[in-house]
Amino acid sequence: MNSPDADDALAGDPEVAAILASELERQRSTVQLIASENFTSRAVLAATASVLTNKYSEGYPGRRYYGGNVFADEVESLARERARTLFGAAHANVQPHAGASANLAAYLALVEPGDTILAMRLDQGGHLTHGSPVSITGKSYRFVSYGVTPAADDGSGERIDFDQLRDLARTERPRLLVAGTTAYSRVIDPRPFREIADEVGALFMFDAAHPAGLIAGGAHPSPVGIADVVTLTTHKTLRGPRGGAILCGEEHARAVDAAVFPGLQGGPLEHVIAAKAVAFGEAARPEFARYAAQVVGNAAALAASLADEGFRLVSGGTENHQVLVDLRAFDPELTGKEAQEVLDRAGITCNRNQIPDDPRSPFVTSGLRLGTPAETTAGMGEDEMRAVGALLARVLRGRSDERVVAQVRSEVTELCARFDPYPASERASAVR
Ligand code: DSN
Repeated sequence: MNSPDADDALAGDPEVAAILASELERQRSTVQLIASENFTSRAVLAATASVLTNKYSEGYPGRRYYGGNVFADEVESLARERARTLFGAAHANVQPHAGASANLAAYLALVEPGDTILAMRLDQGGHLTHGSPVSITGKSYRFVSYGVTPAADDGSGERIDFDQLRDLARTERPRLLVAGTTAYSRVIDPRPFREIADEVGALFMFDAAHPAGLIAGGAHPSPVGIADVVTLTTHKTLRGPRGGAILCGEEHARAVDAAVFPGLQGGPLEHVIAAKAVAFGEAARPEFARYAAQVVGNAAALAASLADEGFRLVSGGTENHQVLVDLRAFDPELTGKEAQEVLDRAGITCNRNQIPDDPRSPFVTSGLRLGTPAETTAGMGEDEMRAVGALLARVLRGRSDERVVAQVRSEVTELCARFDPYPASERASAVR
């Protein structure tokens, strides 16, 4: 079921229907702690499953290449307007298919191939599209990387190293400075980046893929109006459909639009853009601000519970939606890979992650990344997050004993039954 309400429509394809039913059940009956995932509303699911998937709409509202785009124009204009209003931006492009496409489009708009870009290294908490050698970004531009400060016993380390960043900016003279992370649990203040960019004459891009919902909900500072370009994903903390968007001032609007189409993409996904419009509308409501604050509160509760259980937390804790756990203090033999696999069997879904200066490979790792956006949507609060921290520690400690794994799985099932993101009673009455 591409939405929890689509059972009937898929009756003619029982194979796919069965797989989708299983996935719905997996999401409902296990704890979702992947920091980049969420549970969308039924309205977002319904728009994603709409007939706009049938439409070709290359171009932009009022400037399409094919006929029949009156409603695609309406929905994309609405999505753009809602994104502008939500974030207070002069211009919004809502066509990027993903955060990676949004980042690539921003580079295409702002710099030339071969130019120097200063961004955070992947193994320090950055992203593949911040210049990893295996990414087209690393092959097309000359990336120079900054990282985080060394770990400190009092938890004051493992923060963005602005001294290193400033020194690199002065010596390397980048055309573009990039802020943004995928595995970093602290607030990212855009102002020091702006100051450094101005000092060396660089442009400044803020990749808000992870904190977009926290920014929209007022829980984190907004880079809009400070950065030249802000890229984001719509499916993480923002709780919309899988996709990306770009915000910028009028001075970069034409270059950004041209970079997305025809620079990188063909036909936009207007059904997803309709769902983005729904999500931007939802994020503008007062309850979304409460949600964003609760995501952060829940992460703090989860972090405190894990610290009590003997885990070392990278940077000593969290100020956002995620907790980066260094497993070595808990058990030097336990890798992120093994921990992820055991937790999967116990019904706790998360991802292994490298920690700064990780001695293990990205495939094995010494860390776990945990996040609270999804289960906060499902209604869990700080008590449940503390309980999840205790369950996680219990199963990792007793991982060689299948009875412990089975007992934790059973307690996870009971917990999830009380916090169902898509209750069957609501599914039955939903009107699509
Ligand atoms: N895969 C995303 C994440 O989990 O953070 C980043 O691309």
